[in-house]
Amino acid sequence: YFLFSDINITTHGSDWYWAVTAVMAASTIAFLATSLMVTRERRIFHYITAAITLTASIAYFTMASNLGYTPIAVEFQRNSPKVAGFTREIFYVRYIDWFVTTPLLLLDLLLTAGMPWPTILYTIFLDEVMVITGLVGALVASSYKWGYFTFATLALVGIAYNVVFVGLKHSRALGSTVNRTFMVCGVWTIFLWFIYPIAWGLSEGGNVIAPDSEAVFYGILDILAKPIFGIMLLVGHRNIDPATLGL
Ligand code: RET
Repeated sequence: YFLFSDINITTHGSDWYWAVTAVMAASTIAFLATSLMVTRERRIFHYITAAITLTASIAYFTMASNLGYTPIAVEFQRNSPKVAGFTREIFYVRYIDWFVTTPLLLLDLLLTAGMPWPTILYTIFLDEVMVITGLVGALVASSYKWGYFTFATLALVGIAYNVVFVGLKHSRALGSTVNRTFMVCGVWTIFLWFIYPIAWGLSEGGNVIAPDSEAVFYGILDILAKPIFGIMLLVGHRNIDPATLGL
């Protein structure tokens, strides 16, 4: 198994990516199967959540197959003498996944808070800025990448403000059942989302950890932020009357 070992994930990395692919695919089936057990008005949350894990299944299938990356120049290779001319694989397919799935995660969350459409759309705009600047930063070889990291982090602060302060204000007005679900899923989301820039700084940013470690770091985050988040949200919705949310 010689997979261009100067930059690529190893077979361990690939096996782990296949395992995450399986988790995402199984979650998709479970979210769709359980949609048949709830009332029509509640199904939209199952569909949104299943779309998130379906998209992730395809992204993880791509990375497990050692595709969806491009080599980007790094200053020096890990564990090697500081010689110029090395590259690191940068999985741009992650960002294509995030561009589709993070707006859907925000939609799941902010619909649950009963947030008005203009505020939901504006939060999604900030999310698009975050993912795109993160992608550009990952593809830039020079230290300008940290400029893009800063733009993405500022966008994330804007998202967090809208979720934590604006979202909480709206969910409070809808009573304790809605508020409890929104609180649990909102705190979970904001906590996890702020760990992504750390993973980025150690991987695409600073080239500090190996691509196999990057696989584990982002993989665990993605399982917690997609299927586990989805379970928490859908369990919460079993006690929420969709009419309260205007659905
Ligand atoms: C980037 C670039 C560096 C700065 C910041 C980032 C934030 C990424 C986030 C990603 C969330 C992804 C999720 C995926 C679902 O599974 C783009 C890494 C702030 C918050 C929730």
